[in-house]
Amino acid sequence: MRTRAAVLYAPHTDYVIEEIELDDPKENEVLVRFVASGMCHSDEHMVTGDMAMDPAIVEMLGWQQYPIILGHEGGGIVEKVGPGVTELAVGDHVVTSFVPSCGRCPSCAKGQQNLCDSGAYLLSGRQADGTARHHLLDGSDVATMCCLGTFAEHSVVNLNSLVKVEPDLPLDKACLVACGVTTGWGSATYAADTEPGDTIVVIGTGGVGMNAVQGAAMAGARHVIALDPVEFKREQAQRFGATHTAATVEEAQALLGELTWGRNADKVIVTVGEGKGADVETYMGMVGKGGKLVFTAVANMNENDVQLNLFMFAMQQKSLVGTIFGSANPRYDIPKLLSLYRSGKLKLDELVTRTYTLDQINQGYQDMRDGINIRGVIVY
Ligand code: CXF
Ligand code: ZN
Repeated sequence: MRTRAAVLYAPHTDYVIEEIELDDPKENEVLVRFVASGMCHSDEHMVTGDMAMDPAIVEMLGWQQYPIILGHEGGGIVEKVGPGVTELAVGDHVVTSFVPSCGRCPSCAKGQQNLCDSGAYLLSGRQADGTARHHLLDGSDVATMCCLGTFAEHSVVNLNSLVKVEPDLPLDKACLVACGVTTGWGSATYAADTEPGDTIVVIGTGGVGMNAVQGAAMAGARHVIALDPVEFKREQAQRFGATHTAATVEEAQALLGELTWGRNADKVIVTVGEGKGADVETYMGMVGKGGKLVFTAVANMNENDVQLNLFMFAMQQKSLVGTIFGSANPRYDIPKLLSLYRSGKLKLDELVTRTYTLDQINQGYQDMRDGINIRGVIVY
């Protein structure tokens, strides 16, 4: 079938809206008509080239990075099922999970679905079986982000990357649990293990960080300090449960000094747009004795050097943990977060600053770069 997609041909270029050819779903796959897609900062890493791999390695692996259909926060309706699919039916409402979960590998079996072995192919640009369903009209293959490609009216998606949701939920809000909401909320609740009474600092309050603020408040933190240079994001953070805001690290340090009598934060969560190794020591300086620095932010793939005072790290018994998908389990946490939304305990509507049509995608990403959106959402 033909559908419309936003295709990124190379780093540092605009998205081009194209007709593409989409194959029928194969085994374990379904055709999804997207109703909405969140515009996550991680897609932007393919635009900046931060996630561009050595082309020789990409070719050796049989992967493809460009041209690519980005987007991994989708909400949609199943239009067709592949042979043998019984788990989903035509008409089912689904949200994507940017991490696939097979349910069978050791990580899934252990309750760490975010570390599913099939995640090894997240950046392959291909379906789980290593082949492509998406083609440009000249017949050449086009890659998809996270095996999804939600910046398109339709996609063919593996069952491992889909979670069925209740049909009365608004998909233009529910789509946000596919990445940003779960990643931020889980960073605070699972990765940071926020406890009642904790002092938490969240660095960077965009679409992920805002949900770390929301998660920390929900978990009973006494102080939630939202650190962001953008005034609009600091204002918004207060709606999501921030007790204090700071525009700079210096301001946050001064606040921490006052609020904790110099003991500093129990946990600091880094949800900036691009993680930098040079900033780790500065972030760790806000963590108190026995505390934890949670690194959620995506960094450039070649970011190997980290500034960290190892003496103080050991002497103050601190921890540094990385997290993907907020250490959450998509098949458990996506329905859970949506039920919290339904009962009014999780804010999703307030995350959506602006909506766009697919044709407005370049404007939407410019708005994200300009810091005027918490989340932009494409509505199809
Ligand atoms: C990203 C992490 C790096 C791979 C693509 C998805 N996570 C969510 O935004
Ligand atoms: Zn994302």
